[in-house]
Amino acid sequence: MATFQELSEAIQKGQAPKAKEITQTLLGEKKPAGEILNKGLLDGMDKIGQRFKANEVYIPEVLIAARAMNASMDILKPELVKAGVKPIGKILIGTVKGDLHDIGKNLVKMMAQGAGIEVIDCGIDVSPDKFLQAFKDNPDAKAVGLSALLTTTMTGMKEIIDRFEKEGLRKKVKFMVGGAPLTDQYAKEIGADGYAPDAASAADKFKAFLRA
Ligand code: B1M
Repeated sequence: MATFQELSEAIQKGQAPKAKEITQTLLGEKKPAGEILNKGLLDGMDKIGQRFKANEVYIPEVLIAARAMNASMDILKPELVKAGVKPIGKILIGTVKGDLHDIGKNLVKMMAQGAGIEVIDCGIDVSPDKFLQAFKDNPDAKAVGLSALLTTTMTGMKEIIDRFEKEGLRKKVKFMVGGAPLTDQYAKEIGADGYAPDAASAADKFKAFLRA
């Protein structure tokens, strides 16, 4: 016998083997895969995200929680597919051209996945062309997340947004920007739809974009 709360707690503590075991037990007890996802895995990631925002835990704790979630997701995914449980929406994410920093981008990706969002990761050093192509390949994506860590590369974000505008695609997606040198003010100046200072806030904003 296992509970969703135990699963949520194992995720928050980053206990990957335990989280996997509980997921397996819950499936064995015929608990619906969607409930295991929402009340166990996503609840755990949501709580660790709130604690991260409140500075009660730091990046390593979030990373190990995400690792525990991914381990459980490997077991749960086939059951979710069978049950027809769909992600709440799809987004694209990448670090902009000339920029190789991906630790923050990966954290945003993990928190977004932890919020039930399907994330297409375009990687690092991503040119406007590559973002555009990724959107053409995934026209159901509703948002694009741009990350930059360098003052010299953050200027490339506007180029990407302008490129989507030129192609007549700007209205189809919301743009969110983030990374250490970014500010809300800068996001507004370049015509982005949002800015998030950290990964947990980014996941919240992506969720809001997808619900809109
Ligand atoms: Co570089 N680096 N680095 N670096 N590096 C910085 C960023 C720097 C501030 C160091 C310094 O000088 N004090 C400085 C930038 C200065 C500036 O532009 N103002 C710098 C520099 C100069 C460089 C090089 C140019 C150094 C050189 O070669 N001379 C070079 C550039 C390479 C390139 O990109 N072309 C370089 C290289 C590297 C490494 C490869 C060695 C490595 C990156 C490894 C990797 O990412 N895989 C590296 C690292 C690790 C850093 C520091 C030390 C740490 C960055 C980091 O990962 N932080 C950094 C100094 C520092 O910050 N103390 C530094 C942790 C991460 C979780 O935070 O990415 O801010 P962050 O993400 C946060 C938020 O910003 C937000 O959420 C995250 C979590 O809450 N967020 C988003 C991020 N993306 C978001 C997107 C969103 C929303 C929120 O929506 C889409």
